[in-house]
Amino acid sequence: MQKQTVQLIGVPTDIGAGARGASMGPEALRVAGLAAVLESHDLQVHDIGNLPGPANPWLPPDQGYRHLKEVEQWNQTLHDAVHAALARDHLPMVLGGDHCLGIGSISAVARHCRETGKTLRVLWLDAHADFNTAELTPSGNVHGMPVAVLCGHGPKELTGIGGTTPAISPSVVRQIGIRSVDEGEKRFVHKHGLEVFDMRYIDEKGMRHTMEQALAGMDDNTHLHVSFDVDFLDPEIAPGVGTTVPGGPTYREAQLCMEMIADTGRMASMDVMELNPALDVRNRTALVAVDLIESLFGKSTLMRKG
Ligand code: HAR
Ligand code: MN
Ligand code: MN
Ligand code: MN
Repeated sequence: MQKQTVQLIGVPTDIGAGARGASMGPEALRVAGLAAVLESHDLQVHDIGNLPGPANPWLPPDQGYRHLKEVEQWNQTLHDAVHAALARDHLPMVLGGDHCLGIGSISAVARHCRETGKTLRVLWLDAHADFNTAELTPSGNVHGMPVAVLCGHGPKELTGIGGTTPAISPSVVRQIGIRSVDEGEKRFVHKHGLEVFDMRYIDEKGMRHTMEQALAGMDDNTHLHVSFDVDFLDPEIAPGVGTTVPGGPTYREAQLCMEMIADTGRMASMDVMELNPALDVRNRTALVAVDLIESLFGKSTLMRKG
């Protein structure tokens, strides 16, 4: 059998964030040994390097958005790269960069699914729902908006990037680890029926039951996309992000989450977003992220069956 190729796509920008520094995320993940870890699991790694894009002008919001033009440009370029990787049967792994890049990444995955007749499932691992709009956002930072944009709520420059608006239906999304949602955003999430497994749910039911629910209903035709915002993790183990929120999954809970995703064998694309080396401590958060990615690709302590 031919080895699966993982294509690393670096996207060195913090264009949608409220703190500078996520632009250094791709390099920190490489320095933490990402490629070697993947190769140790019998994967072929094709690192295409970093995509090009505009500098961060660091301006205040204009009609509800910060840097809309630059956000569009980065996401259009990323969309094209992810779509091309999938066309080559590679597994694109987007190394962010801030989470506004979920727009380009997932719109390309959704397009690929439409073209190949696959059913899409998106797991959104995050402290935040990222379901804001220009009217609802407290900050204008587009990294708080990608899920809404993908569901068709946002400026046409962004909602149309994948060729079809909306790119996805809220029904394909499962959000896990959520613990920071703005007031208006909360109502909007409820209105659109997003399936959210928040931290209270995880506290009460446990990570195992949570993941069973989030992964239920997939079959051989499912394309599973994992959008891993590193602030999903508790800040105790992952301080190197721009928007820490206390009370996230522990190291063990996060490992189980990743292992259960690996067990499905259906993950076909993923994002690693929001890692901010400027706020990290000796690359510790990057190392934790790489360790969890290893679990996503089947690292486990023992041989297991069924
Ligand atoms: N909800 C806040 C806002 O929209 C903070 C969003 C922070 N988002 C991320 N990505 N870090 O999840 O401004
Ligand atoms: Mn996010
Ligand atoms: Mn987040
Ligand atoms: Mn355009």
